[in-house]
Amino acid sequence: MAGKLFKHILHLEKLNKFLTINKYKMKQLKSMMLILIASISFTVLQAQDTKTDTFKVWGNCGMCKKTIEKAAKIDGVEKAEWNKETKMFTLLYNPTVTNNEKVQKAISLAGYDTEKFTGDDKAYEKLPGCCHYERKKSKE
Ligand SMILES: [Cu+2]
Repeated sequence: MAGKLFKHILHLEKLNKFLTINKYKMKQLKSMMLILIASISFTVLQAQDTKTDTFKVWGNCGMCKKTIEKAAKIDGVEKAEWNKETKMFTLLYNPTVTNNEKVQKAISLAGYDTEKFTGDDKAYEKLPGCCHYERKKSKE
């Protein structure tokens, strides 16, 4: 009788251990799921917060590309990419922080003509020789 009871207790203990491990695993799984859900919603929110625009920026070489892209990286700009072949500038930004106009202004201050602004003349003069691109005509 005592032996049977002992066996029973032993069995219960095993069961308890098994359940505890499972509980632990479930907890782990739950927190992993939470992290997954959190990162997905973060990405979705971020995507909603990002706006894409394209506009033309006058320029001609790889050096221009570096200068233009560096100048464009103001607060709120997530991606700034200029294509020297097409002269098109692709901008990814957070519209709650900055806007298209501010970025174009920043580029123009570095000496480059953009769709909305004429590049700063002094900055243009200071550009390396290879970067003296043909300026935007006043009526374009
Ligand atoms: Cu250049």
